[in-house]
Amino acid sequence: MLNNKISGLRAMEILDSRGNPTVRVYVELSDGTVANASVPSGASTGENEAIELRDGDKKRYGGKGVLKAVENVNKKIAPALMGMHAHEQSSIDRKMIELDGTENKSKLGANAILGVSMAVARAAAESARIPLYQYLGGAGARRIPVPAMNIINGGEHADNSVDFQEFMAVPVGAPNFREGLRYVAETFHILKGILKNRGMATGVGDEGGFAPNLASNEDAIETIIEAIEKAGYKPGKDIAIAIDSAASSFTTGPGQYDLKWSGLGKLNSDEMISLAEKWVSKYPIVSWEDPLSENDWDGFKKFTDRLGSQIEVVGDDLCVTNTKYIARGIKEGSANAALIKLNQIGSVSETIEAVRMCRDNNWRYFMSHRSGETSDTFLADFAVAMDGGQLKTGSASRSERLAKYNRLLEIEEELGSSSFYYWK
Ligand code: 2PG
Ligand code: MG
Repeated sequence: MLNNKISGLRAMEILDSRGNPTVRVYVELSDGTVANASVPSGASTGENEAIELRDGDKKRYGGKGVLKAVENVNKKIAPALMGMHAHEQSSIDRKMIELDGTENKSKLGANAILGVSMAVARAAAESARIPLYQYLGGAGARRIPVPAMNIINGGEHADNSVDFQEFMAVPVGAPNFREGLRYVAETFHILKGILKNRGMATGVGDEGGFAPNLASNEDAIETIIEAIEKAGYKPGKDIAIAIDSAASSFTTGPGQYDLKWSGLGKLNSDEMISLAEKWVSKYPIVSWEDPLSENDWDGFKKFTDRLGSQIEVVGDDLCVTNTKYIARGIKEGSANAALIKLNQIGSVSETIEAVRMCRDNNWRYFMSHRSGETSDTFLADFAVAMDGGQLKTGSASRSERLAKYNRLLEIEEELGSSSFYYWK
């Protein structure tokens, strides 16, 4: 038996990229290995996500402290896991889920459970002296994901005049990750020049993309296309576009949406779908996430019926990395891909189950960071391990975003000629 028993487990409160508290967990093993992991945090969260436990004490960080979650790791989870082998990932996760006893991890907190789950995985990999992506994905883990770089931020991630949350540049035609990253990073810099010339703000939003006050959502796409061309690339061939509307953040009622910034005003689901159809025929869009709100299952089905053969339709708030909602989406044909975020479900093994369900049902899966991040690079290894093929982790600015892209550069270099990269 491996000498990797959990001999120490503790958590602390640290700050994320927005300056809000989050949980970091340290694990110590019987062979002396020490590893840690830090938990991310979303802003445009889905209603059905696992619960991030916050203290609610208004005197500390406006109620956002995570000392209760920290205490749950130290006093409740640690004694239960002591002596377990670190490679028993699913038993460890199951034990924490049982200890919590709720459906959404609201008792111990998904932030407490996920922190332990990730730190344990990392410690097991380090103890076995194999890279995390190989520990989680096996010897076949060698596909580097296509980066979807979020170069214009709107919605709840920026205080600007753009309703849709994310406009991403996707280097679908690059020969490898390193070149793909270069294509979109260059586009990001050219985009800055274009905005500057127009006298627009070049400050960035939460995920490192620009957050200008554009005339409309459509203007965001057209400006990105201009940047792609000016950078010397062919829109659609070298670099395509992915959108995350995060439509739950501008829904005003069942099947009702308010695109207040775009001048389009109030639209119903059918009008939103017609708008998307128009854009997909006009622009090189390859992927569209949360085009409608998380409760608009009928709208999602119609959207997928009409556009699913042309583009990837991704459920984020709709599916919340939860096999219960992914199964519904598969059964009803509500989308053809799921966004995968570790902290939406709250443990490594449940996230792997969500990926497995997608794979078994011919759904694509799209790995994702959160808008509140840390410098932890777990996600990069996880994406390679899951053979996901695509990952969004922000723009070419803000170190918490670049840390993940840089880790992928490292993995690609380590794998050398055995690595591969493709969009389809
Ligand atoms: C999303 C995410 C990540 P947040 O909606 O896809 O980009 O945002 O973490 O705020 O939910
Ligand atoms: Mg989203």
